[in-house]
Amino acid sequence: MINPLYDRLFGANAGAQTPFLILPDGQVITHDAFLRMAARMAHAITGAGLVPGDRLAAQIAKSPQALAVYAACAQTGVIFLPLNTAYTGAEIAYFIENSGAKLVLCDATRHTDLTPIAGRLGARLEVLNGDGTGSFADMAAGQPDIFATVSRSADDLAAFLYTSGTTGRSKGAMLTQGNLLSNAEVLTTHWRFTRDDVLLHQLPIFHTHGLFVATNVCLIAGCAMRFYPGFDVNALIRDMPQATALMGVPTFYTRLLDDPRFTRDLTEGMRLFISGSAPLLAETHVSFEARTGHRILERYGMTETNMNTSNPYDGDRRAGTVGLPLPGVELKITDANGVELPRGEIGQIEVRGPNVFKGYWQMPEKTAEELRADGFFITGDLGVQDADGYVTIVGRNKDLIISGGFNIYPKELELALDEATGVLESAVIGVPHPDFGETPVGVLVARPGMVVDTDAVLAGLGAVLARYKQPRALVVVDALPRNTMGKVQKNVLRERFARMFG
Ligand code: MLC
Ligand code: AMP
Repeated sequence: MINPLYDRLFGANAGAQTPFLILPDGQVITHDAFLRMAARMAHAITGAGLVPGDRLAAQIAKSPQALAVYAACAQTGVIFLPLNTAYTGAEIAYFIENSGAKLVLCDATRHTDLTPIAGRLGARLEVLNGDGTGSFADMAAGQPDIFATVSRSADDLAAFLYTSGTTGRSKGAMLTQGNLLSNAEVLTTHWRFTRDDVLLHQLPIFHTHGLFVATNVCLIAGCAMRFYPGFDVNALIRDMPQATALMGVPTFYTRLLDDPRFTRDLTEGMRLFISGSAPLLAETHVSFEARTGHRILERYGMTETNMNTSNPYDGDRRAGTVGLPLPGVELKITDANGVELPRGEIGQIEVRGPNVFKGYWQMPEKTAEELRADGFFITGDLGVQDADGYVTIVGRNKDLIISGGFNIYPKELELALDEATGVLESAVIGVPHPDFGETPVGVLVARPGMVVDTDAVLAGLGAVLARYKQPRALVVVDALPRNTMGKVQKNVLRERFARMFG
């Protein structure tokens, strides 16, 4: 039986009694124990009637068990669909319906909320809590701890990751086994991960960064992860002397620098700090080196493509750049018509390679808009490549806000704000924020003769939008600035409110 993703990532560690997950309380789960836990879950998944190609959606807290669900999906050929734990019931309903998920795993606290949704959509709902308990855990308990891996090919789908769109509708990015595996192989080599590494893992495991970049690399290297339920600067500082590498979003690094306990001595045993998912300010890079002597290695990727570029391990890690295209990734800078521009000119970033996804689930038109017939994917990022090949991201061609590494699409917020009492129209912009890098602010215009109660509007958003998406501030203006075509000039608003958070 051949299953490239499972065999290389998981099966290769079979029998290894070396640590895989080191938990905050010191408990150690070996590679072998992890695989046995996953195998029991694989029996539970097939026992629930899922067959290869079916979707399993999981909105569950980060835990070793949650990670084992990913392994079990790979082993059974079931498509894994991890979901942000912050999503509201209304948001989750869309993902279950759109993906046609057969089995949905949730935390006990979400069970009541999700029961009618799952019932309406014909999905089976089971509980897997952050402490490893729940009805799904019961289904897996007592099952054999060996499972006959289902055959798959590199072109078979392994995961759906939903990304929001500029129209406000989320799209399921279809990632194949080959997409995930090829990128993980390249990154492991590029960043020199070996079985001696210990990665500090504080990222969520429902996005590319924490799930595929961090976890897959450690699985291929056969090394250990110190595995935390979430970001915790105290734990990072406590455990750093027992680790060799950290992967984080820029907020991790600014928060570490804000802490006087974070010193050069503390980082002595560390060999690598990697940043991505959002722009790392050059000043953060410089301050980090001044404090620790380490140069943060910045890389650039996205849900649809995994990682595209990386600064070098040995060579020059240039602050403010995202480095060079990774081996196997072709990158070009193009004009609005898709014609390649000369080096040094700013344009849209397009990428092609084995890492690039297969398309958006059941959205052929959306796929065709972004994925060219020749295989180049139009990233929506604007960048420039210098004479040495280093890429600098200078902006985005898509209306997107990235807050602490989470993507927020203004359109989704604007649609919700326009529904609020007294609101005639709205525009949502990203403004600089000292902790999250960028944060959304809603600019509202009141209906004639009406007054907008911004507190009530914010409270109303709480029921429909995940907390991290909610605007940090709402301001009411007389009118939105528009150009001669009638288009809202968001750049004017961004300029006007740029210093709202310091
Ligand atoms: C939490 N909150 C956020 C937020 N995270 N608000 C805006 N943006 C965020 N990113 C909310 C909380 O709900 C809380 O609400 C308040 O802000 C303060 O929370 P906190 O305690 O400070 O948050 P914390 O748990 O410490 O989380 C911050 C964080 C986290 C930065 C550590 O957001 C995080 O782990 N981000 C990583 C996201 C990620 O993995 N992105 C990768 C995408 S993959 P209240 O109600 O208390 O005010 C990708 C591809 C690639 O992009 O290239 O990698
Ligand atoms: P996501 O859709 O969550 O995968 O987010 C992908 C987007 O994050 C990219 O299209 C970029 O806009 C942004 N991004 C990722 N890494 C970086 C980086 N190192 N610098 C700037 N932007 C980044």
